[in-house]
Amino acid sequence: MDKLKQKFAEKAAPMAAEIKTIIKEHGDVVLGDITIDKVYGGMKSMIGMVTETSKLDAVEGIRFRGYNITELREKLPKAKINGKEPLPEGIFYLMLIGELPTPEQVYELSDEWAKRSAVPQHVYNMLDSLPKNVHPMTQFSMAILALRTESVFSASYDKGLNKKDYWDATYEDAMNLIARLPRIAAYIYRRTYFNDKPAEPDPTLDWAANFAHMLGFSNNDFKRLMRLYLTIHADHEGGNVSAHATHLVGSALSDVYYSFSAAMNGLAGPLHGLANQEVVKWILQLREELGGGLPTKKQIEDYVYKTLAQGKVIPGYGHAVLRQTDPRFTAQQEFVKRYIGQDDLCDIVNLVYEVVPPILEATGKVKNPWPNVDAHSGVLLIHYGMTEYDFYTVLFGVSRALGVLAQLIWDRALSHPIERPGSVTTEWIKNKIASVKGTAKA
Ligand code: AMX
Repeated sequence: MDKLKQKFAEKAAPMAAEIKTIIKEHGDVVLGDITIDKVYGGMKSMIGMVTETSKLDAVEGIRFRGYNITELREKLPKAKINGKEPLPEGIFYLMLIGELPTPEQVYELSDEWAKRSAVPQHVYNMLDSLPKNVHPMTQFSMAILALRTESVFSASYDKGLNKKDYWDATYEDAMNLIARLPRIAAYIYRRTYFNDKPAEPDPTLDWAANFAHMLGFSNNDFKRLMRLYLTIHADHEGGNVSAHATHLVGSALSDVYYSFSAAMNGLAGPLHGLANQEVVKWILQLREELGGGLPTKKQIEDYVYKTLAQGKVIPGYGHAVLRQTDPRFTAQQEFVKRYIGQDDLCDIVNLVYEVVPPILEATGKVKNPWPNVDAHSGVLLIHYGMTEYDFYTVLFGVSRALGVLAQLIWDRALSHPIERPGSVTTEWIKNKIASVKGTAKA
């Protein structure tokens, strides 16, 4: 058993016992109210599941096992040479184990993922059979499904896997998939836009830097950006579409490959992860309409009103839970200050940040007028030469695996059961209103 797995096993057994006691002794404690507006309103903020890896505060933003992004940038281990940004291996360790890792523990994880990263040829053959205009997220999700031939859980289950070992096989699948995702993503990137193959992996590099290298980027600051990017997109508690999809599909004992492919199909929606490509499209179109250069605030204002009048959302703004500027947006602004300095598109992002919130606030209906993570990420990639914006959600997806798969291992270790919430019809709701309020049917 590898050291990380051993450490997880030591944590998981007492936690599973503790949860059994909580349910037995306090199972009747009421956690919240379910109201009609919530049932029709996407279940926002309705407590309905347990996620150990991270917790989102509406104002303060995300905390991973209690640490916010600023703290993580300082405390998580860095690359051996010239390391300034956290290594995503560290946030995976933190989310899985619940403790900050030492640098040695993080370097061991880099080595472990490098060892597990070989992708079987049939996955590449499947990708090669697809036309180049298949969206990169579709290719990504299909490749993850094609990799299912390697599922340890599925093979063991067929042979009669004991319930108490579900987490062990899920751990193996999660580690193998995370190790392979950068290779698959780099393959999709190179085949789709350059008609060639990724650079050979360099096992001496950490997970994120090796990903940058395979994508074809040698710039050290781009490697730093990848480390930060893959860290800050990793998790956003359990209710967002990609995390919830992983948990839901996994609750049927569908393996890691089925569950994570489902997550990626959700991340590919424009209200979730695809917003990162939509932001860049929207900004580039603004520039094109104005004939290039830096737009004035008035020009941005007109463009925002025009977008709203067309019945479209302002991409990168708003959030189902957050009610303040996303700290992941702020972390990217700080990255610009630290490594980039002046950049036209980053300047436009800052101008948009000044213009959009008051306009959205004035609509009277947008609950959060502030930017989310996607409002910034694309222009950073363009700065370093990755201009192919319909690939951006794949990068988000590679990172999201860290959080949702750490949680899926916990789901199996804690024996979370199959998920099956109740649903009602509008007729049922009308009858309920009549019985509660004593009025005739609405
Ligand atoms: N631009 C215009 N209108 C917006 C808006 C935006 N950025 N954000 C919310 N609204 C509108 C909604 O469409 C809704 O309008 P309606 O009543 O006419 O249907 C109204 O404001 C109320 O919505 P809400 O309660 O504030 O938001 P929500 O929880 O339903 O949705 C989100 C949240 C993120 C989907 C929404 O803010 C949005 O569409 N934002 C733009 C897309 C985006 O950036 N998505 C990425 C989110 C982060 C991520 O997952 N990666």
